[in-house]
Amino acid sequence: MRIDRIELRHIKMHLVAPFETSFGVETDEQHIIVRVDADGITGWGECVAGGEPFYSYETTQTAWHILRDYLIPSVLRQDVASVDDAITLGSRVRGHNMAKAGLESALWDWFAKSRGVSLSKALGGTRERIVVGVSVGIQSSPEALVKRVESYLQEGYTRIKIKIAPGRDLQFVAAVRRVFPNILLQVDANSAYTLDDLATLCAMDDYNLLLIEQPLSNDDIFEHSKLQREMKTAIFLDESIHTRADAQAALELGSCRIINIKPGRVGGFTESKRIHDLCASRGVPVWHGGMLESGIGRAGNVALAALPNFTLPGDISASRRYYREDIVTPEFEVAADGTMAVPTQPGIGVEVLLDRLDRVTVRREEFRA
Ligand code: OSB
Ligand code: MG
Repeated sequence: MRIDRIELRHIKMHLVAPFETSFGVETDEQHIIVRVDADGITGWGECVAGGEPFYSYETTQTAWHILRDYLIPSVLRQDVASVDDAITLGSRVRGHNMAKAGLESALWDWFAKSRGVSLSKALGGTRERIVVGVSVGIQSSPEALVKRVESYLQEGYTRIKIKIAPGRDLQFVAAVRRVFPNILLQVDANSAYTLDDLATLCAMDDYNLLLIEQPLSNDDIFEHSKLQREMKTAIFLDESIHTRADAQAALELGSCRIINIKPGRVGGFTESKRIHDLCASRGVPVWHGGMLESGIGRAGNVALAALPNFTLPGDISASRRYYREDIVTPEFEVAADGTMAVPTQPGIGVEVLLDRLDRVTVRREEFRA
């Protein structure tokens, strides 16, 4: 394929409710939508780098720079026969996985459409529906959290993840557990603790949690191995895993028992599949994370989460859990049994609504061969 045109759009979408984590409060989500046109086919992708460098060092601005000045020029005048070719062409760029994944996901959509198969089929997905969960931000009080959790359970979600931070942890978890003794419950600390907090972290063992996500420093693998030896609850790494090699190190050191895959964090679907396969070969489940994506990125997440070793309900929720209106149709919905349909149409399998995309676009640039 010879790419005729690539378009970047910096988008800003207003969340239906502020999302608070240990690293801050988000009210608007800023991402980059990547559009690739070649041979009359359009591929769509989403770069999940956010407005601020608090979850990752990447931001919408750094990703724009890396895409515009390095990744797009690397593929634009080349004969790109596969997604792997594009990855090789951009591989001189160190890191910047979210920027890479933004372009890579648009190319995956393009190649799946060119073959007339769904993105999920192209990636190796085997499920028609996936079981999904919801990630609940830090609330003003344990009572407010219980109310939020109750309303998500009523919508059909069968697994709840609650965000925690020092001082807003055990009481909140205990309150939810008291009211809902049997739900699948997990917590996400987003790197807010240290080994000095061992007593608090080990007290989590009393609440029958599925797992505790990224308790210690982002990028750390070694200290998590020490913590996992002290805790009964399974540790689950998010911020620390950027590559298949990180996943292998974490598993061999015993730093976690489950791995969170976010295509953006690991540089795209190709690396996600490699981590999926590594974990499958070791009998370790993987779990699909989320970055509050629009329907474009969400479609990719749903497609990937249909692979066989995603055995636990991930952070893939309905469009309306995030946004009043999505930029794709049909929007993503959760059924009463807590499942979501995997699109079967070619590529991402949903249609991008250009008028809505225009309304959320704050900056646009086009690149031609
Ligand atoms: O740590 O998993 C996280 C959102 C933004 C950045 C980091 C995280 C999250 C979430 C939301 O937990 C997951 C979702 O998209 O529903
Ligand atoms: Mg997380």
